[in-house]
Amino acid sequence: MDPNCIFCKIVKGEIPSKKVYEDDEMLAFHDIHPLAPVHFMLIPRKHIASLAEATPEDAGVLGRMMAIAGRLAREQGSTEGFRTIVNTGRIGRQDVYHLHIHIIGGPNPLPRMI
Ligand code: DGP
Repeated sequence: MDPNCIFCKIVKGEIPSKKVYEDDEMLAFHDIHPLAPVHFMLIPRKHIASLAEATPEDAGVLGRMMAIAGRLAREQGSTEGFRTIVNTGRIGRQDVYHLHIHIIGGPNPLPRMI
């Protein structure tokens, strides 16, 4: 845990969030500034600052996050697909330095980003 990290505070319940899912190693909650009808973040409870700081020790939880993303997206209404985005570092336009997967979707096709 990083005492100055906003997502660690969400993990600890010090900052409220609209939760989508949680278990003993991850948490999913709605983005405060949604870009689409479905937009939530999936984060590890462990403070990993970014994908650039992830180590082989983190492979298990990161794999499990990817493996549950589809189920959570469907449950939130993204029945025909979604985008996953992991902004990393300054060049990757990361604002919050606690690794997170944006899951973005909804009923209609999204504008093409890449
Ligand atoms: P990124 O640029 O990938 O680091 O995106 C960080 C996202 O986190 C951004 O879309 C807004 C969201 N966010 C920032 N602060 C909070 C918060 O306190 N609560 C929630 N739910 N989302 C937040």
